[in-house]
Amino acid sequence: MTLNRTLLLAALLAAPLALPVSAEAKPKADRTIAAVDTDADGTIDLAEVKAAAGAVFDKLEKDADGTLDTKELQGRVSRKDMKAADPDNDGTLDKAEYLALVEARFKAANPDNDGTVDAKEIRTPAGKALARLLK
Ligand SMILES: [Ca+2]
Ligand SMILES: [Ca+2]
Ligand SMILES: [Ca+2]
Repeated sequence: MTLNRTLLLAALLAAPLALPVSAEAKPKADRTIAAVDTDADGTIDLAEVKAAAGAVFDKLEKDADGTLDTKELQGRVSRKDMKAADPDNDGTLDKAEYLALVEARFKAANPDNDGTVDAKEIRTPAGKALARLLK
């Protein structure tokens, strides 16, 4: 008993005090959901995803010309995807094009079509492709 209590105390002391226990050792994909899930229902809907993607667009858009070129996108969008996402073919994505790409990836990541991407869906290849545009 005493030994158990000592071990428990040692474990408590070793745990990072600032973090709630549930935040420990979460898979990366869940952190994406946590970062985007503003209403904290455990899933991300299109409005949450678009808000996060809009913020990412503004963050990446360093030269403030209203568009993201492949350099500013930093590998988030492959050359092939860029072609599809860039209907005006100017080699850059403006915000509308970026959000349209995000919406397409959201749909691809939500095969059960329930309006949200959950923790399981975000771990699929399509979910990861979506997550790349949100951070
Ligand atoms: Ca949500
Ligand atoms: Ca364009
Ligand atoms: Ca879903």
